[in-house]
Amino acid sequence: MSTENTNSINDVNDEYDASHIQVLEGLEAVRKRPGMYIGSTSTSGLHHLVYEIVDNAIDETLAGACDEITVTIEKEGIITVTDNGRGIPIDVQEQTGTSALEVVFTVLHAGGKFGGGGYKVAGGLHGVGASVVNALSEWLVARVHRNGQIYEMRFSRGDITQELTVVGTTDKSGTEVTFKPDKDIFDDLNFNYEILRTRMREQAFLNGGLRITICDRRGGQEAQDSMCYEGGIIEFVGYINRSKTPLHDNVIYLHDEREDSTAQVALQYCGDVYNEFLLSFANNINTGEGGMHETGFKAALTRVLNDYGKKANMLKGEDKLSGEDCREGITAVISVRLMDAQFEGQTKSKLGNSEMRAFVDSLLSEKLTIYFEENPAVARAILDKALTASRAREAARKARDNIRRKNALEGMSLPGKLADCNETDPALTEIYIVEGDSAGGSAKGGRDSRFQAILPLWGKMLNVEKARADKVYGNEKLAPVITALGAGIGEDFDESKLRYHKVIIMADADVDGSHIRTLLLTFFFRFMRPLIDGGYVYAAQPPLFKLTRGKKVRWILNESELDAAAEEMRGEDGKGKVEISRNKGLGEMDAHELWETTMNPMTRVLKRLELTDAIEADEIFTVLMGEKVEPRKEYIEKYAKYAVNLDM
Ligand code: 1YM
Repeated sequence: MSTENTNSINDVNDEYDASHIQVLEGLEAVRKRPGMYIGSTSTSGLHHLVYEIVDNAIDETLAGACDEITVTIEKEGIITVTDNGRGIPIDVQEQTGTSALEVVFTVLHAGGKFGGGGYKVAGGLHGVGASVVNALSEWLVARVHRNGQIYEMRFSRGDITQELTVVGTTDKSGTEVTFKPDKDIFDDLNFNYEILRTRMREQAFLNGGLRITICDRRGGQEAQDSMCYEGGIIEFVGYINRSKTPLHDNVIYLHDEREDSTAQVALQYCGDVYNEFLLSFANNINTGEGGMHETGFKAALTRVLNDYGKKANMLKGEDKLSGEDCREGITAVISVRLMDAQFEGQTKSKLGNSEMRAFVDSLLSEKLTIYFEENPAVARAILDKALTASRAREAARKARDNIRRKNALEGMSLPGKLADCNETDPALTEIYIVEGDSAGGSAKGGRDSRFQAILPLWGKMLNVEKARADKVYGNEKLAPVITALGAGIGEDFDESKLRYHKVIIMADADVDGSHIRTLLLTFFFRFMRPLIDGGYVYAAQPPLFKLTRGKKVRWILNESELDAAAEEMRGEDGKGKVEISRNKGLGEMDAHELWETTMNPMTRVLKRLELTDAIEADEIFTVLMGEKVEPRKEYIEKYAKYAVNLDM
């Protein structure tokens, strides 16, 4: 920001103007390009606003000054967040002539650092702070309880509408922020209680002892949950494993502190699970792309298990357990806190600080080794599991080699039922994976064969929850998917060999369709993770309703468009009789209709499936297909009322 062009009368004013302009330009920039600061202006961006304010309250928890936070959803998209911390400082600072409170809400990137807290972290989209929320709110009120007084300041779209004012007295301390997101910026202001509750629960787990209460005050959907986990991430692991069968009763917990950083790890193995579930966090931010702390964890875990195996004579001679063997069936939460966290990667969710690798590595090397020595029964059970995994992986490798050899002999033979397309450049092609032969037939008839391939699925459904790679290779339903996509699976998966850059799951909009979507997504999640991370997976959205008036037919995508469309169809001469029927399945539509509604790139709606969809699918799958009955019953009871509308 240059100050050269400001034509003020004196120097003092000049400075004031300059900083003032900078403030305006800062928040103006946020309003101009909100996506840069909160990711998007759809649901995820809207909820991000709440996280930003809550993050500040949690920083206060990290400073040891706050143990209660409440989040309230009020009518019309209004949110209130309160904490019982020290209250944002309100005294006017000499140099700037403003209060910290004002700076926090009006200056871009002002966070705890400003107050010398030092625990605030730079994390791309994260921690950009209260000023961004303020800029994107129709109005915002900040109230601070401090020094026996209640102070209040009001804003509108980032501008101050009421200067700092004392509005009462108090015997408490803390901060209360109420805001209404700007409807000119956000697509809608419909906060989702589940999304917020999940996030708040995660934060309650990560900050053991902190009580977070979430409350929905909207008419007709009132709800409240209060979450406090004294056991922190130990309870987090127990929660994730609640519908699984643990291999050992107690969650293993390891932690250590250094000058400016702490590391905690909680882990537990499950006998009936063949995948790994690793969650890692740096300064309470989910590091979905992993990073140095995860690298250190994996390396040390593999080493400690191999060392123990050798010492206990469970591993002979040259035998060695791979990292994957050692992590089969594990649920682990890694949480580190550090100064100046560096976030890298595509979504800025990969921890780059290399000192964290050594830190977590030595935490496990020392303390897990001691734990194993003190708990030999647990150590042996875990080692047994890893050895079984190792043998199974060997079997899978042989199965894979067989397939490779077969392919080499016969040439890459594509599955018989695949109707391939003519174009060979993967960037231009798409494959529809379709459940059912009749729908497959319509899709083949309706497609544009220049760039659209169709693979109908048939055969017995495999519960991927209970299978290792060798079973998956042999499965008659999934093997054609693997061959058609051409990129291999598991460790072998090679994105550059992918034959189509759009992989579209096309299934009916009913419970069965939802099941096949869930199955495929879980399969991709477990065995072709880069397919999801690369954004190649989509769900086709077949229309839910069919409107008929005489010979005229119109297909409607969802309930929200139904009334208007029926009205319009009726309205042409005012009294036409329009018949509305639920679309029973893809098979109901002929080839032409399927093309027009679901496959034509000019008219169709595709939903890109993301990691969150996959994690949710995975969880639903664990609950619905896993061993335990109680969580399944709970789930079904909870969602039974939505069952009519199970269209993802
Ligand atoms: C509902 C949102 O923002 N709480 C909150 C924020 C701060 C403090 C306390 C705080 C920090 C410090 C000292 C410090 C913040 N203060 C600042 C700044 N809740 C919510 N509670 N005293 C109080 O960091 O040293 C930024 S956040 F910069 F003003 F100090």
